Amino acid sequence: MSTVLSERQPSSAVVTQTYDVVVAGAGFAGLYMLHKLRQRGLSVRLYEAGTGVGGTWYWNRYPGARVDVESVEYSYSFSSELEQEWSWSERYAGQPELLRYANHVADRFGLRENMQFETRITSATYDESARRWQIGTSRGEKISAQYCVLATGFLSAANKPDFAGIDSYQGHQYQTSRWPHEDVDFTGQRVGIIGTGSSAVQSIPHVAQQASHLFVFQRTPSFSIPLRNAPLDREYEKRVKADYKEWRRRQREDSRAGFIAVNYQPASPNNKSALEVTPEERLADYEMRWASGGLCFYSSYIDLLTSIEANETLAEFVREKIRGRVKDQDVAELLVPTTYPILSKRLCADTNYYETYNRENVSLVSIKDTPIETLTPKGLWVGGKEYELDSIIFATGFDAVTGAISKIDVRGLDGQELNAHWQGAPRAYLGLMSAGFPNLFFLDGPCSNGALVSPMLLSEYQVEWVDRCIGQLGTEAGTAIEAKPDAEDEWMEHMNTVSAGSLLHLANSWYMGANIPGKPRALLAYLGGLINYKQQCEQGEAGGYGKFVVTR
Ligand code: N01
Repeated sequence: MSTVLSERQPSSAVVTQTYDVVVAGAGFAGLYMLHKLRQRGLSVRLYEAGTGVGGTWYWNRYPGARVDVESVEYSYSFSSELEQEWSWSERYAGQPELLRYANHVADRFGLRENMQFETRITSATYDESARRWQIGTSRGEKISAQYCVLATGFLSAANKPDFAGIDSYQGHQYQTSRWPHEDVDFTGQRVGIIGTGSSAVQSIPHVAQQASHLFVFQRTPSFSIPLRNAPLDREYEKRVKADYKEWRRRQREDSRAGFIAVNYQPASPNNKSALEVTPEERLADYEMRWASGGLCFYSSYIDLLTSIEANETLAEFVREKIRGRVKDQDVAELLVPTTYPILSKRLCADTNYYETYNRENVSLVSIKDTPIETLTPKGLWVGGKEYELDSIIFATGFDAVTGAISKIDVRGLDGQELNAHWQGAPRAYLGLMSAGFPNLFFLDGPCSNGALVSPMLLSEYQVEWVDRCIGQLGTEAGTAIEAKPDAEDEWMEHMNTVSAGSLLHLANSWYMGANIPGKPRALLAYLGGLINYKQQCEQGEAGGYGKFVVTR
């Protein structure tokens, strides 16, 4: 599937272009938003910084990149034809296949004619007299749109720490979330990787197979469980496809995080406490989930994220498994997380991650107590020692949830800056709209549960909500909708209420904004669950959008 090349794009234009809706981002949320609005016959333009569609799967091309929600669940549900005609090759699709899927969707629904690539939206200013957004792009274009939808992704703004001496390093530098489009061959190289989150956990086993030596620089170990990827069982695929409607219903209505498959069967969440069952029963549940693979621990006991005692039962189970996978017990102890509850950081799911430390060409370097001092022309200094490296891979994560939005200079009513409105913590009613910023919608943004549920499922729901909203309001000049400040306040209070007592607060994770120096510590996601979230969204729509100010 080809990407649209820059030659096909207009050079920087000077005239103001006018649309009903501008969408930012050609990831799964942006593509579906564009599709829905086109179906309404609106004039829509989608802007994307990359040269092609796919969002996460466009940028994160590092070796081993793969989704950890089952492919049959991590796919669009809005078109049963698409569901039936597309066939995944693996239980968990790899990045190239996910990118092919995104391109297939763009072509199948004829979306490319309304897209412009290699163009980043840099500013959006609300013109109160016209009740329209004046939008600026990295190409110097000026665009006027009645509505603006930011589908910029919650894990898209790369975080590359400003290590001392970073510019002096003369070897090759790579970042997992900005991986080159060409193949990278580490054969015969001494490679260093900084970070041990999901991206590193996936790439380390692959890089280790090529490098002459791989040094892993770890600040905090992750909890990782086996993915158990395999070619997609065709009988399983047939079963799911024969009953896709019901499968999707259960994803939406009978799951905590939007995925339901356990051992190739749909399963309801376990609503028991981990402490009310016998140790034998608990162990059997954990062993069953361990054998199933993937993220099904999220549907295990109901109090794993609210009771430290319950949490410890699972944490200790996984710690023992880690010890069993790593031969050198000194290395194993370094890999065993002890400083935060399991699931309070995003669980990693791996293929041979821990076993990779049994290879002779792999060394784990703990930088917990001795941070990286400086990069040098030849490598980096840590713990009083220089590691000479041909390549360094930064697997250092993202300025998550708010990062991509905060890079756009957004100004709403009275010239108020969105970044100022979000100072301290982001505020958005239902995670969809902020008070003072009419006709501006966020998809998978802060204050919704994008970061905590299957993003595909939430995106589809939010896209449909925004589409209904724009459809009901129409595009008559002067029409505007804005979250009431009271509704936003109530939502923030509700967010606090449902997250009180959550163990998520105990980790320095990207959920909390705590992975970025200087970023205010605040829970960025809604913890009330998908079903509750949807009920709240329906209430928001009720009474002619009673929680909003609608101006005509
Ligand atoms: O990023 P991360 P990621 N010095 O933030 C370390 C999704 N995802 O890209 O923990 C030294 O998890 C940092 O250390 P610490 C998934 O939701 C999904 O790996 O802050 N180290 C950490 O080890 C995931 O949660 C998939 O102490 C520094 C690492 O870098 C999210 O994306 C695959 C440092 C960053 O880990 C993010 O994952 C990949 C510094 N100055 C990603 N700064 C799947 O679908 C940071 N680190 C499977």
